[in-house]
Amino acid sequence: MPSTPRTATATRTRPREAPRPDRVWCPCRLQSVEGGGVSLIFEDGERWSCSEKELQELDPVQDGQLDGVEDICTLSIVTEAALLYSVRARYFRQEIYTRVARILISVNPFRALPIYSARHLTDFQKAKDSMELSPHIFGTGHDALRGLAENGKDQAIVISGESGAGKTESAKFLLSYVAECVKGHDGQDGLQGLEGRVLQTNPILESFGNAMTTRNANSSRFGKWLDLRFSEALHMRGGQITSYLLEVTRVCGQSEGERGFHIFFQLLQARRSLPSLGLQEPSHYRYLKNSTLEAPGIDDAEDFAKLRQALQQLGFSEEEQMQAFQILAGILNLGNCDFYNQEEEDAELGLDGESFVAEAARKLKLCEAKLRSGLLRRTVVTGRDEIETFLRLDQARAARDGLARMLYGRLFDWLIRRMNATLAMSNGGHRSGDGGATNAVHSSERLLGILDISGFESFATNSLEQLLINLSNEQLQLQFNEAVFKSEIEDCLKEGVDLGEAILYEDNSDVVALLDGKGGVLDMLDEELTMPKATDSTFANKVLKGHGATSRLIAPKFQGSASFGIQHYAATVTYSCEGFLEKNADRLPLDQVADFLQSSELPLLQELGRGLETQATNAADASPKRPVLRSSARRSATYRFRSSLRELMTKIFASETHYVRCIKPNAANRPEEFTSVMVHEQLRYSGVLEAVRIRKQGFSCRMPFQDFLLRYRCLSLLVPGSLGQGATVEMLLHWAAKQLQLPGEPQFGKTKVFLRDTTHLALEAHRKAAVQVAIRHLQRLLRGAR
Ligand code: AOV
Ligand code: MG
Repeated sequence: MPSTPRTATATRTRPREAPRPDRVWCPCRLQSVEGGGVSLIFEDGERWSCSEKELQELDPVQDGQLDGVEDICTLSIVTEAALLYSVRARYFRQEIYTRVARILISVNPFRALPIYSARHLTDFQKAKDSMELSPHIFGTGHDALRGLAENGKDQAIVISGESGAGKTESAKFLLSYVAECVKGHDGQDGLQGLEGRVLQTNPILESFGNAMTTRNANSSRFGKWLDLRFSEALHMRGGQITSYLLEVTRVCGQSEGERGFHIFFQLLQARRSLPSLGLQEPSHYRYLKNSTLEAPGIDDAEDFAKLRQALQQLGFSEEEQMQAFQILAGILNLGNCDFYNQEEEDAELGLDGESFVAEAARKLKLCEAKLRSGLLRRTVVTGRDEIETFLRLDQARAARDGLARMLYGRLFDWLIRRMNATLAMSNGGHRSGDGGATNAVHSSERLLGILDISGFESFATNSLEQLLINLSNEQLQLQFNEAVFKSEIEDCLKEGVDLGEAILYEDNSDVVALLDGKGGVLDMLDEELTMPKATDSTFANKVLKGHGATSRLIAPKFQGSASFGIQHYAATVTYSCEGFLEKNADRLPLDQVADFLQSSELPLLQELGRGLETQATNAADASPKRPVLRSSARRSATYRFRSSLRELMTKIFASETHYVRCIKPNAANRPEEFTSVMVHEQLRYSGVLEAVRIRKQGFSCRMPFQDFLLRYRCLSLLVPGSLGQGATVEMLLHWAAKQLQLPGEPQFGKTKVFLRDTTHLALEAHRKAAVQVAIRHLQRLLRGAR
């Protein structure tokens, strides 16, 4: 029997009996229904049978679902299948944006689309409400600016998604929209310059903070929060960048098919025009030896030219730029200093090693002898005595790489500090009485923040970095729950509707408490730093013992494997604790490293050495295998991250938030390819489905009286319509509750009726039955007439 276009989509997430494990919620046509079992045919012609329960229905006639809808919340029946189907249908029409209430879903097209032109920009600029236009990233910018102007509330745009999903590109489109909208509002040249300068921070951050990975040729290896300050009249007053978790380990080596940070390749590409740096081929440097040289779509020479221009525009002098490059050259040479000897013996520098130490010292303008001894020796204090010990091979290598990572990390921080100073200074000439160069927020000023941070991560092996990234995602999810939940309530209040029982949502505050709370996992990690005999294993045991009763903590399958699982809101992730203590201790790589760097003749290196705590060596430090926190002044790595995360969350909580969920449609970064299983998983991680579920749990259906009558008047024509729309709706529902045992208690607002999902679904079923009765009736009439 040929099917009607009545239904589509089947197969749940990887069900036992799924026809193919690579499919999820596939569109299909219903062929026949028999005793709860159904026969289907998929788009590619494959046939399948399943139980009726395993289907989620699409209603193509009413909702135009087969074409996909711009806002998922306008669907009469919102299901996971309908969401996935809609996003997919739109993607193939190059409509990469879809709305779910306040959330913008953005699917990476992996090709340039003609939707960011000046005309599109003007369309949004002119629009009163972004809802007048199709969903678009400019619409999110529009909403945020409108929020600033109308509500006078700080605004935050949270962009998340997995690597290569398009977060950074989205952030750039947003920024260019905002910059264009507020351009030259004052007619002041200086201010006009500010928007330009904010845009110019991108090439600098990308050169130093991005690298090619197996997932994305231009992957940001840090998280970023950009705060823009505006006056009441929406004049941009300044900007400030905060970075999170730069992946400094990449400086010293990369996995196969990846590259070090772009800047190294840009410099090497330009080495002939910078002879004073004495640089050679990439293959000459150990730190880049395993790097893939070419990154697809990346033009190192062109990017270097853009970088130089941006640096110049942001006020970095030629001298400063050259010093920064010199430090990078120093890092590369440092990497070439290798040691020899047996594993357990003292490290020694060979002839090659010696010459590279000399070269690195020259580049960094440091004393060669001091650098050599720094890499080979360490002073240990036992009681009152200071003893100089020689480092073993592995320790010497760790010291060398530690120094390289530290230099790079501090150089990156310096760049950001300098850019921030420039962005703060830009308004100096226009604000009265405050002397200009400050990023402090004035009471009349409002902030617009844009967050581009790595989404939820779950790899084959997960370490401390994943734990911290996932903690930040848990925090964002917590905020998201509260904001979505709150807006539900606000809408009801506006309509004068009593929400009745509280809306329930998957509360993840217990995971946040488990990780970040007092006595939680990260507190325990810090505690281990003060314990003389602590190891990664003792830490894992402590966590399992201390929090074993929490359902969110999962014990490892194999005892003693120094790992634990956390049941995150998105999925359960197993963390291997190997290296946790060492990473958290974040030890200074060399003795007296602050003094050492400040002894350089390179002013920039002196600056990078400033503010570093001198290493408080003690007896416990004699075994460099076991990290010990040196002093309370120098906090652990996780402590610093948690503080900055807390600060960020405070800002976001105080803001009106807009969410952009970026989705990567396929693993190969190809256009026109949509792997449903992958997208489905990301939609889950991103909390979009959760948002839909929350909506469904509350009054998911909010229908203006008129629309309600158009759709459900057919249920009973006995209800009089003369009393006005609101009263008719009320009477109709009252009748349905009695005669049709309609569940739930609808609420009546001023212009809309609020229905719970169960009520809405029941109404839909009755409506369908009524329509079918009517059709049969008509058919009989027609047959009679013939
Ligand atoms: P990410 O920021 O989310 O990854 P990107 O923003 O770098 O991802 O996007 C990856 C690549 O996808 C870009 O280099 C573009 O080629 C392409 N792309 C993304 N968005 C668009 C768009 N709207 N139009 C056209 N092409 C796009 V990561 O930083 O790796 O987490 O770590
Ligand atoms: Mg990025």
